[in-house]
Amino acid sequence: MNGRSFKVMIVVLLAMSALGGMVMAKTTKQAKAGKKCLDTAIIVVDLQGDFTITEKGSLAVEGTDATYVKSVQDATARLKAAGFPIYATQDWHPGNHASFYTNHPGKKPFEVIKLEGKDQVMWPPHCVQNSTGAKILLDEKLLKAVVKKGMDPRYDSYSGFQDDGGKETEMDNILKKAGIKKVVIYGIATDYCVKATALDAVSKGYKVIMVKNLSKGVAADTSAKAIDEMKSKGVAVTDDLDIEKLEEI
Ligand code: VGL
Ligand code: ZN
Repeated sequence: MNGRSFKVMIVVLLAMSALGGMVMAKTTKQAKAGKKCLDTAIIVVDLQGDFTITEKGSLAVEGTDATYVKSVQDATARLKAAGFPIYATQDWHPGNHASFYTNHPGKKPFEVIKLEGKDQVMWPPHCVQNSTGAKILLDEKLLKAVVKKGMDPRYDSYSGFQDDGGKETEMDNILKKAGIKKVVIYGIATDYCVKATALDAVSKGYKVIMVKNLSKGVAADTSAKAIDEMKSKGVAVTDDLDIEKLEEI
């Protein structure tokens, strides 16, 4: 081999290894990104017109102003862009639902009664199937699936996983099929549906992160208690969403 062809061979070899390195770097990066997002799902809980001030909802929760709704929409869009699958729960009651005070003559809104042996808050009618107030305030294109709950007129269903009668929704099946191990939960209301969904997720074996500042509660005292209970039962409660850090929690 003469000097010239030796040089050419070296150049070719160097170019090949550089190219190989680039391809490798890319696959490792993709694999990492893929892994980061594939086993972690987002559950946006009950971001529906009837629970918000912006939509003049029948059960508008304190703090659900335009700034809050936009912050949830923006955070969810960023999570979707980062590759996370997004799921939403939707309160979806029939008009004769047992949680509506209007279906119990003489009862007042927010009074607590015993129903099937359990405490039941008498809510103003809300999230009635196909009504404007039941609409989810997120771009549908962001959502991989919507899990409806609270359809049985006899039982309330704060949890996105099951109702108070013990009947399961599609949630666990959907997450299991998608290979999800960890869920990030936020939405409305911290002290009811967010709490119940997060606690059921823990008992079903998921790692759970709850984002406090993307959630609003019906009342300050019950929300503070709900945060404590979630923490004590293994939910990682974080003040703000930090997409980069989700993997470390
Ligand atoms: C909820 C009360 C009644 C909630 C639903 O989304 O937290 N609260 N139904
Ligand atoms: Zn409800």
